[in-house]
Amino acid sequence: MSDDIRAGFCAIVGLPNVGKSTLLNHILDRHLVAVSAKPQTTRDRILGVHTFALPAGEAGSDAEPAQAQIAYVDTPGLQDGRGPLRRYMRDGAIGAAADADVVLLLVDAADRRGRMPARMAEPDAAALGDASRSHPVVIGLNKVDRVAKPELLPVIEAWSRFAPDGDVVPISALTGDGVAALERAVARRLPLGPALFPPDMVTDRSPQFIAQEIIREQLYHQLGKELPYACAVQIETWTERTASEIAIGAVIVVERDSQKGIVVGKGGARIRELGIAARTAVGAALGKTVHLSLFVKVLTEWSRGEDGLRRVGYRAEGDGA
Ligand SMILES: Nc1nc2c(ncn2[C@@H]2O[C@H](COP(=O)(O)OP(=O)(O)OP(=O)(O)O)[C@@H](O)[C@H]2O)c(=O)[nH]1
Ligand SMILES: [Mg+2]
Repeated sequence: MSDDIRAGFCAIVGLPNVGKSTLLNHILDRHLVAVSAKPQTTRDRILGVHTFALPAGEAGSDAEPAQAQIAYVDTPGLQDGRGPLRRYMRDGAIGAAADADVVLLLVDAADRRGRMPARMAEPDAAALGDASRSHPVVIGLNKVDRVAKPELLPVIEAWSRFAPDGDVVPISALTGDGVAALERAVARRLPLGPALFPPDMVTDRSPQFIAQEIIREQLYHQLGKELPYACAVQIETWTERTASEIAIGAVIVVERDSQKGIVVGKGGARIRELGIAARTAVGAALGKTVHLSLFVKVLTEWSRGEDGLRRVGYRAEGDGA
């Protein structure tokens, strides 16, 4: 008997706000990636590895291994890209899909227009349709906690016709309904081979990156409609005082002086609140006591040029600058 398991990469792709990051956090049972009610929360692709036991006889074959390791890649929601930041996000998502063994196309089943396969023919989403057709695919119909069953049936049928060789799995990333079945559907399509990562590894991202993302998530929660998109977060100092206590200094980068005023708030009230919420969330995510100092810096129009993007940490792969 060989030691081979089902192991490979699965890109989680979809339109903005369908629940890709919520799903990854649920699968890993931790707050690894930023989630918010606003679209375009995720900007970078992020690896999250899940190693788990497959139920005996799942595939109806003795040859099926007892274990699977799915290396998920969370990606930015696909949207038409104008401007360098949008382009960076789009390239990241499409690149992750191209490199994956399996594409997990996540669909918001509660979104009447976005939930039908016809949506994939529109220009902003065409790359999603292409990725789904050129790879083994699993379609996750998410947010079924918000959809009545009879309403769901035609959606399932339409996706089954769209991807006759794929599985269509209704799930709720919020409650966890259907997620185990979804993972098994992905695992079945992965190659047989050795594990790609150590079994206890969850991500290749540093604690600094995770902290930065969770601070940025708070900006989406607490700032108005437009402002989060003008913000980036950078970790400037990171001091591990003890094994369970870290002091973090982070900078919120905005594009204009007027935005700085809004983030700081009257008498510093807004940034204080952001600091408290972010400190709690980062502490919970890292399992440590966190002391957080937040500052705001203006980097004029950083999101409008490649140079500004690089300066706040958004670097395309192979860009050593
Ligand atoms: N009711 C319900 N809401 C969900 C579910 N999954 C995600 N959401 C909500 O949908 C919103 C978007 O979730 P995200 O996980 O940030 O979505 P995303 O696809 O990663 O979004 P981008 O990174 O912007 O592309 C959040 O408000 C989530 O709480 C679900 O299963 N049910
Ligand atoms: Mg996301």
